[in-house]
Amino acid sequence: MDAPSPYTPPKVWTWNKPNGGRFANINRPTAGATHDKALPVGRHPLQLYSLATPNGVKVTVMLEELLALGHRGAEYDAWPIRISEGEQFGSGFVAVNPNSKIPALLDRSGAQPVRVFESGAILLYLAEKFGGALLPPPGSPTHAECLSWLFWQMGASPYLGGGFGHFYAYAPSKIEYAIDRYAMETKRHLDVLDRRLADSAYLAGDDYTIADVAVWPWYGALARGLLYEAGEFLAVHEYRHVQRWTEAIAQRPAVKRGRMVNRTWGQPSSQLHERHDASDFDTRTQDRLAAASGAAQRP
Ligand SMILES: N[C@@H](CCC(=O)N[C@@H](CS)C(=O)NCC(=O)O)C(=O)O
Repeated sequence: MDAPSPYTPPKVWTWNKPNGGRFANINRPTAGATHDKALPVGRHPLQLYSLATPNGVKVTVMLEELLALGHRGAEYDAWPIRISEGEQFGSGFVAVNPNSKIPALLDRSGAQPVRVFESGAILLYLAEKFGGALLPPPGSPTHAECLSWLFWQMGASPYLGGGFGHFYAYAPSKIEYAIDRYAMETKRHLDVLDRRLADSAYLAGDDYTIADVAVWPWYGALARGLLYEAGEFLAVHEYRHVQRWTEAIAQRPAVKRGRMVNRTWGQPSSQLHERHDASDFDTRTQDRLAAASGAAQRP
């Protein structure tokens, strides 16, 4: 028998109060800019407007991987967009991403700037722009496998973040039905990945590709217990092939760098709010900036 429902939906939904969940202050049922604000532009052809959430990290890891492969044209300026302060609703950002979500990329290398939004689209755009980097040859079975896992991530992780993460960590009350539903789906995702990674070193095959770049920031972070403090709840240690893949990717120098870019929380040494040059990792993390400003203020 169905449990009695504490809420009966009206005929037409209206937005008449914040819902009380974390991030309720930035949620609204309409699109478009809320205020005028131009975006900053640096000296490199690629301008990234982002934040070091899992969706943002995909792109900074990709750019750092491209630079590590020697693609100097992948030099970029990365600007933080503080989504909890509503910066994604500024007119400049909305012009680059009408969906008002990070990450968004502006490629100014051609005659006209090209905007790219949606992290999966950005990964493909960059892979194609730089000669098929981290992308198997078009037409090959591994190319099809790579795209399949890339699009799997785009479809799956909203259930992990917007479903499981929201109801387990952010909703104003714990709703058993919702947590059960999304915990089940999230564990199913981990099992899908675990079975694939039992047969294959990386998602598309023997080589690391943009599919891994896309999936790792979500499911690797989940497997390390870094998302929603849910490692024990979801028994993530049981997915041993996911664990092996997670740790292998975590060791990549480009991944270590990419995770720091546009990060505005955590250890000061892990936060590089803006990235304009490779040397910024050594000189402009928050601990270094604080030490430098302390030294400047000392008599
Ligand atoms: N499907 C999009 C999702 C992007 C997304 O959800 N970004 C979040 C941060 S991880 C965001 O900007 N949220 C701000 C908001 O919802 O207002 C992508 O992969 O790029």
